Amino acid sequence: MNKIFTKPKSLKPNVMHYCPGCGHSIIHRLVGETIDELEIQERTLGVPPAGCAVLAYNYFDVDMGEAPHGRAIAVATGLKRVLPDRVVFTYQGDGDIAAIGTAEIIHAANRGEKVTAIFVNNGTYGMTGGQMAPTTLAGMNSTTTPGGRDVARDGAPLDLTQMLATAKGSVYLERVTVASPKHIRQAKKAIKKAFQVQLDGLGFSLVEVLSPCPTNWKMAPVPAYEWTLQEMTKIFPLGVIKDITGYDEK
Ligand SMILES: Cc1ncc(C[n+]2csc(CCOP(=O)(O)OP(=O)(O)O)c2C)c(N)n1
Ligand code: SF4
Repeated sequence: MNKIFTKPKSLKPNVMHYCPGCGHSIIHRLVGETIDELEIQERTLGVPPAGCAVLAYNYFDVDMGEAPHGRAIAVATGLKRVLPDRVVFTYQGDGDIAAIGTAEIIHAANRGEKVTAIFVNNGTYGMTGGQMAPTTLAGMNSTTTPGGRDVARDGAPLDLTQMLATAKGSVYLERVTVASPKHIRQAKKAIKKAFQVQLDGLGFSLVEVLSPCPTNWKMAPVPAYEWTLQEMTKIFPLGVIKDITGYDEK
């Protein structure tokens, strides 16, 4: 029989620890496929977050670092500057990149660091039990907002990727989701393009991926995927947020 679907070479054969229906496993696969297709496995360096993806080094079959909460992009910056021929990416949740790591990410984008960030927005701190993240939607329950996020009290959801668009050194920013097969294909294209931006030495690139966290949303996987598409995209609309690559003009 002709095998037409296999695990990417850049993912180890380990069984992932993510909950059923978690978007992290799909996003890992898309990054793995990208690394395979660009033939950069031997020179890729990944930096995982402090979050549910903290064990990403058990899954990606490339050289992996580790960083304290929020500091992945700072570690990636150092790695890329010391080893400019490497392809360096971070993999960060919203609590990681948009709360404790806000300062690092803004300045890395502004400096135009030639690294790629994969920003997984699931609207919650997944690993530590579902407290409110900067991205938690208005009215959304979390362990720290049991009656729902109240904008007057807790502030509005933070659109980090829009903020990064104002940074002079950001070159390509896109928001995608993995909430349906069609959207997964679009997410793959965006992730591959973000890596290409780095390979072409253009500057900072980031892909934000809207991703379900069925466990902390207290939903079964299918409703969680539907909710991602219906509700999260209202506040975090999908699409290219900044693209000054000039690729389309070629
Ligand atoms: C410096 C530091 N502060 C806080 C923590 C605790 N911590 C670990 S994971 C995590 C939540 C991460 O949530 P998020 O980035 O949204 O990722 P997710 O788990 O949802 O994928 C927190 C607060 C930590 N490990 N290190
Ligand atoms: S807690 Fe949420 S983000 Fe973490 S593995 Fe489970 S579903 Fe995924």
